[in-house]
Amino acid sequence: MKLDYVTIFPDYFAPLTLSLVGKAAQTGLLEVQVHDLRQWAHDVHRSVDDTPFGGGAGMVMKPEPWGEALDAVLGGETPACLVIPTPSGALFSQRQAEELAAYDRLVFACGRYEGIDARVPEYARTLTEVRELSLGDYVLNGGEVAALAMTEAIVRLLPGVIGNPESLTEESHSESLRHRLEYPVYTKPASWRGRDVPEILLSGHHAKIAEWRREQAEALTRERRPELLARAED
Ligand code: JDE
Repeated sequence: MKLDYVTIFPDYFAPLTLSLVGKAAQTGLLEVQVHDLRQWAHDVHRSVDDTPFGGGAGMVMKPEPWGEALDAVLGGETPACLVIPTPSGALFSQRQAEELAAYDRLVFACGRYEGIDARVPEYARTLTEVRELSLGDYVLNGGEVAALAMTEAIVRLLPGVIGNPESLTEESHSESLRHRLEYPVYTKPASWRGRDVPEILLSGHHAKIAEWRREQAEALTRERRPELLARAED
């Protein structure tokens, strides 16, 4: 998979050289390219922002540098998906991660200030598929951290990135535990600071353990994310 990031803060993407994503890039499973948006800003100050039409606080990213950036980066024949992290996007979810993991090429457009001129995603849709996606109901200073989080969620689903693919199938939000949070997990020692691992997990009764885990997942979900149970039928 080829991953491109367009940003005014290329240094934000240093973590892509670490851990599983970094290893996948080293082994050639991933090709990562980070682009400084300012290379497509041609005035003396290399400005990428301007005041909003209609008034209001803050600045808006100008369309011209983004237009040139997208022409340059999306050029090529591999079908890509352009991802624009934004608090006004649709919610990014495990389902979104699974869908995006199927692409050979993803381009992340990381906005700053109050956002990107609305004509940019409109224009981008004439070039490629575009997904405006939000990590959740909060505002970040820029799309970079959101792009990193989405990248990690997507890349760990690629064959060969995770050592044990079975660990992918049993976690929160995966198909087998769909709409449930993950059950609590324990490791050795069986007793730690006066706290014992639930006896059932030491019993070797696989069916009973599976049942206990389902119950735990259900109780935890009811307590923390009741809205997930409401849509458990679909
Ligand atoms: C992504 N969840 C949150 C922020 C923004 C006021 C201030 C800032 C592309 O347009 C953007 C992008 C971002 C950065 O991303 C996030 C985010 N997932 O905050 C703004 C809008 N209004 C605009």
